[in-house]
Amino acid sequence: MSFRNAKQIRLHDLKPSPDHFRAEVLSGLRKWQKELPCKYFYDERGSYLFECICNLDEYYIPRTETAIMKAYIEEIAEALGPNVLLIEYGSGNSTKTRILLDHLRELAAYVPIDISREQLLHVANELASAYSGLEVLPVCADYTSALKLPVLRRPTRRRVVYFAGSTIGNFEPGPAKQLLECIAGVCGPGGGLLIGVDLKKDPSVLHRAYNDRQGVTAAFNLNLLERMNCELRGDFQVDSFEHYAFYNPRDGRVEMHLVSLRDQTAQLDDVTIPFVKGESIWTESSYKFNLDEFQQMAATAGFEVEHIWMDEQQWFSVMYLVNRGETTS
Ligand code: AVI
Repeated sequence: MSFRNAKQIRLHDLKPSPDHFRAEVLSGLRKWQKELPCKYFYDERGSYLFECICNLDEYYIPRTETAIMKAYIEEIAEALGPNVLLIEYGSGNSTKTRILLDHLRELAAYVPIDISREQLLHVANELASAYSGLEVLPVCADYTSALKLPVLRRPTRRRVVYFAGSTIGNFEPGPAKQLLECIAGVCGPGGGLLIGVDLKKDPSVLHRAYNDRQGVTAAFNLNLLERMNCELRGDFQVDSFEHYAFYNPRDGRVEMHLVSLRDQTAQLDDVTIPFVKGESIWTESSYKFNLDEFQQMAATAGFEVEHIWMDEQQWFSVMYLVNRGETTS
C-alpha cells in the first residue's frame, strides 16, 4: 500500500498488523521466562520517551555517536563515495542523518525505514523540506522482515544501509546475524553498512545509563504495559510492576525487565496471564561488543570492516563495512 500525505511524501506502508502484535505478545508471555519484543516500545509515547532518554546526561550513546560523526564526517563521506542510495534503518531524531546528508556527495536518494509511522513521517517531512532536491522515500515496515525497496527516479552507484544508535545490540546473537545477512541482501555485493556499535565498558557507566535518576527509562519500559492495555484491551496494573535494568557480564548485555511487585493476574482480551511476586517480563537486551566480536559476527554475513571510528574513551564506535559476498561460519 502507498499513499501521499499533505506534503506529498509518498509513504510505502508495510507496517505489521495489530494481529501480529497480539500474536507476538501472547507467545512471549506464555514462555517460562516471560518476554516481549523490544521493537514494541516505540508507539507514539514510547518514541517520545526514547527521545527524552537520548537527552539524558546518563545515556551517553547519542552524544558520543554524534560527536564521532561530526569529528570524522569527511572520512566517512569519502569511504561511502558519491551517488549513494542511503537507506536508514530506524529514522531516529535525524541529527546524525543530517550530518550525513550535509556531506555525502551527489546523494541519489534517502530511504528511511521505521515501524513507527508517526515518527517516520515526521522525520521524512522535515528532511524533504530541508533538502529540497533530495528524493525522500519513507517505508513504514519492520526491517527485520524481508522488504522491497521503492523504485527510485535516478540510478545509483551503491546502496549503503545506515544503522545508528547501536540498535543492532537489541538483537540476540542469532537474530543479529540474520539481520546482518538481510542487510547484506538489501545493499547487495559491493554495498556498504555504516553502523553505530556500542562497546564494552565499566559496568557502572552502563548501570547509570539504563537507570537514570529522573526515571525516564523506567517510564519507557513501563509504557509497554500501557500500550498493551490500550491496543490489546489489557488490564495490566502498571504500578504493580517495576523497572529493573542491570549489566550481565557473562553475556555482555544490559537486560531490562519489568518485575511483578505482587502475585497478580493480567487479562489480555480473553487470555489470563498469571504472575508471581518477583517474576519478570524480559523486555530488552542491549548487547555491548568488543571490536573483534563485532567484526567476526559481521563476517558471518559477508561484511568486511573497512573503517572504525571511535571516541577518545573508546565507549562507542562507528564502523563502515563492505559486503564482500563471502560469508564465514
Ligand atoms: C535503541 N536502543 C539502542 C536503546 C539501547 O540502548 O538499547 C534502547 C534503550 N533502552 C533503554 N534505554 C535506551
